[in-house]
Amino acid sequence: MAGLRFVLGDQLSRTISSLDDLAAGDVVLMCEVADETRYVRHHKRKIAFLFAAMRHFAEELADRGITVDYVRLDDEANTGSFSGELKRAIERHGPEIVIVTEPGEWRVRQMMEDWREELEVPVEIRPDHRFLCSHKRFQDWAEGLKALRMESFYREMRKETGYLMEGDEPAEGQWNFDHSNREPLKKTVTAPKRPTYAVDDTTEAVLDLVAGRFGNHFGSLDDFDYPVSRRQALHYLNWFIDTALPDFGTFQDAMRAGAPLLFHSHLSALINCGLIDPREACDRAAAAYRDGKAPINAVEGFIRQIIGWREFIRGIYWREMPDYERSNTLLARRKLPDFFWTGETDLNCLRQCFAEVRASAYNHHIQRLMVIGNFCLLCGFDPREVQAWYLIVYHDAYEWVEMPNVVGMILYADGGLFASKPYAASANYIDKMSDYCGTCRYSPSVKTGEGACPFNLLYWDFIARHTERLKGNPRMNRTYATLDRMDAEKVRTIRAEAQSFLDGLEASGDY
Ligand code: FAD
Ligand code: DLZ
Ligand code: SF4
Repeated sequence: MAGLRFVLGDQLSRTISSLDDLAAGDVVLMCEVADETRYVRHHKRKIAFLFAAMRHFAEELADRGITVDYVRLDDEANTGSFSGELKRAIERHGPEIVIVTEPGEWRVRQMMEDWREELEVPVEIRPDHRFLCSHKRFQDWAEGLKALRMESFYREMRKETGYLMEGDEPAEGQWNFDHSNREPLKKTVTAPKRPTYAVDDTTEAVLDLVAGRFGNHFGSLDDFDYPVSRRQALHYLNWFIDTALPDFGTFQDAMRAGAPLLFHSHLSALINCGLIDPREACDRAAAAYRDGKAPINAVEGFIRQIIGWREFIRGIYWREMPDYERSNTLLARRKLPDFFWTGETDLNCLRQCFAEVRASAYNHHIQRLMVIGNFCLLCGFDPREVQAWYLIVYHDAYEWVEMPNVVGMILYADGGLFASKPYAASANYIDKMSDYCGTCRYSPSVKTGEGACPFNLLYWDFIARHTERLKGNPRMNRTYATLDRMDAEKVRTIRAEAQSFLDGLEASGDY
């Protein structure tokens, strides 16, 4: 035989570079391995989604007459690691070459480099062309810049891709319509009903496997109805473009109890694992704009998330690793409290988000950023613990995307590599953008004493705690001016109450 094409669980695309020039006699290797399921103890639903998607993808390749060697988790001889399974497959097939697409994570890239040393067959590592911006392109862009800002990167990407461009100018004269994307949800607005996808025999077998092997992992498998095949994923993408995209922009930052998705696309897991190509999602959104089916603020907002944020975040990861994961500029050392796993907290905003993520392995961006992330920042949780939590609980989480979002975006642990200031906020923001506060035992308008919202206490405690580091930041001038005007006794009270809240957080570290 000629080539052994090794396809990883987040490379489920017929156009992945490792499958280019597939020739007769080539074998595609895919494997479910224990190491990948337990380097962090992923949410049950994340494992189930990925295994179901992998098995469907393998079936689709086989249906096209491609030879697939698929190793299941419970196959007796399974060694439990990528390296072990690759070596076994080389023994089985005797390939002349192993062809892979570069992985999404640094640790797997190191593994691949080791294969080049250890294996007797040559290993070709190809670039991942699903991303619009190559590593070199990102380095060139970042070279010599004092500050790495997504907005300027995004404009380059717009010009390069031509999305929403009228010649050299942005459509409708503006690069960014974010100011129209901050509407709270009016009571009269209802979120559209999502299509659901029936569990077939392949997925049923995976759900049984995951329930049996990973019963003690976080999260629920109940009512699994997410797309797991290319056909379903495309159907779902089309539904989103036709139905939810038009309101995506306007209500992008809104949150409502019991409505986890609102107008968000819920596409990240499908894009990250390869079932949907980011370009096709953007192409369809751009077409909806051209055809007058979705307004500019929605389409620009959506395309910005994908060709802007998503690409930028990936660029940061590969530019900054391996040291990046240890970043801890604010010297945050507190352990993550148990309620991140149990969901048992009387802070209603957190309780809602934790219940949703347990059930579905999903929270939307503002929940991740301004509720949970903001809380992590204000409390000073250890960035390594926060990284692990985010990597575990979300079905779209891979280190390349989770880490910069956690380290740089929510925790400011990289000292502001790409965020101009910490995303710290008091209860006011959550109250404005959600209906969480209405049924909470705390009040967003109470600043100290009985019923004071912990976000209010923690916010000023955080600001005061980091005066030395943050006061010189021009974007924090108003905040520090307010702190300076505050009565010293009031600040002492706030900080004492914040401390007592922090002291009350139980962190057994059992998980
Ligand atoms: P939509 O709101 O519909 O957005 C459309 C698409 O844009 C998403 O599907 C995603 O592909 C992309 N996108 C949007 N924002 C970002 C961003 N900041 N970084 C990268 N891509 C983005 N996203 C992940 O895919 N995996 C993660 O592990 C992940 N961890 C995050 C951790 C934190 C602390 C924060 C603040 C954000 C994280 N995000 C992550 C980004 C974002 O929250 C999710 O991509 C989004 O919530 C997924 O839901 P959606 O598909 O409905 O997104
Ligand atoms: C996340 C994950 C899990 C849970 N299991 C597997 C697996 O068994 N086999 C596989 O090929 N990929 C899996 N993945 C995705 C990998 O962790 C991912 O490909 C690497 O982290 C590189 O991004
Ligand atoms: Fe969250 Fe505070 Fe609002 Fe309660 S009052 S939901 S704790 S922001």
